[in-house]
Parts: sequence; structure tokens; C-alpha cells
Amino acid sequence: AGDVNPRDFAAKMKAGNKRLVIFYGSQTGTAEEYAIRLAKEAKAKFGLTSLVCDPEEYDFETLDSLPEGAAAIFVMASYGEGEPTDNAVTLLQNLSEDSFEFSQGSHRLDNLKYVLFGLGNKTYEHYNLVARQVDQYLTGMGATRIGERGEGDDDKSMEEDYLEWKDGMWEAFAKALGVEEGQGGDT
Ligand code: FMN
Repeated sequence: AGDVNPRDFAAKMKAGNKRLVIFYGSQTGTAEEYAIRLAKEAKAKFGLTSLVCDPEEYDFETLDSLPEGAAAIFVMASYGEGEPTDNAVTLLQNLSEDSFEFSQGSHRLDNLKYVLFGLGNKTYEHYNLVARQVDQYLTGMGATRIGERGEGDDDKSMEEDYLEWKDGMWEAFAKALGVEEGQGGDT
């Protein structure tokens, strides 16, 4: 007993009693910082602890078997021609393949609830494309997004965009998970 596959985030969540898993697609650390902030807010507001994950270090076939009452958060930056960050290439590949298989009925994510915040820059042609793709893939496999998809613009207003998005998201989150504010811990 106690042997948890280090690449199995769902098993780690169960072992650590965590109801949130937060993945960040990040090249220079901004998305990772927002991932950590979301984890801290979930703890402060609802007393929920999170597993914050570099997607490169995990496998995704357990995305449909999170613990009861759990949710996933994706914080995804876009690069190049709307490409994923290096650490999110495999995640995007997995999601797009599954999404394709789903169209033939093989892989469903009906039980998955997810929150999504994208990081981009409006001076690029493919603004926030990775977050939009993740949204499309997950929804296509039957997953349910919690609240609106957030999109931050690093050219002008990343922080404002985040602040404008997060309160409505947490409200929707509380409803979706059946938790209440004020159950927070000491952070
Ligand atoms: N944002 C977009 O929305 N679309 C892009 O195609 C895009 N390409 C980028 C290419 C480069 C070389 C750089 C530096 C930024 C690009 N961005 C693009 C903006 C980044 O997504 C944004 O700065 C983000 O905050 C970076 O997050 P990170 O620090 O977690 O890597």
C-alpha cells in the first residue's frame, strides 16, 4: 500500500485528500504564478487544498476519474502561432487525440468539471488560442466548464483581466462544487 504512480494526479489527489488539481501551461512563469494564486484563493475561500501540476509530469488518462466532488483548473499561456508552451505540448496532443476519438465515441469526460484561464497578448494574431482550444476539446468530450473562460492580455491588462474574471468564477465554482465561502483555512 502507499505506492502511488507519480504520474497519476488523480491518485495523488485521493491520497492527499485534495479536491482541486491545477495545471499550468507556462514558459516564463506567469501562468504558474496565477495557478499558485488560484490554489491559495481556493484554500482561503473554501478551505480546499490543491495539487498544482506541471502537465509535463503527469499522464492524462485519469482526467475522467477525479475524486468525488473534485474539479480541475487549467491556466494556459499561448505562444508563437498560438502554440502551447513546451510543458503543455503533450497535454494538448492528448486532448486533441481524445477529442478526435470522442467523435467516434471512445472517450468521455462527462464527470469532469473545469475552470479555465488563458494567458495571451492581443498583439499576437492567435490571441489566447491554446485556452480556446483546451476549452473546445474538453467541452467536446462532455466536460463542463465552471463559469466563464477567463482570458488575460499581457499587452495591457493581465492583472485586471484576472481580477475581473475571478469573482464570478469563484461564485460559479461554489455552486458547482457545493461549497461555501468562509470555510477557508488560515491563508
Ligand atoms: N499570446 C497569444 O495570445 N498568442 C500568441 O501567439 C502569443 N505568442 C507569444 C510569443 C512570444 C515569443 C511571447 C514572449 C509571448 C507570446 N504571447 C502570445 C503572450 C504570452 O502568452 C503571455 O505573455 C503570457 O503571459 C506568458 O505566460 P508564461 O509567463 O506563463 O509563459
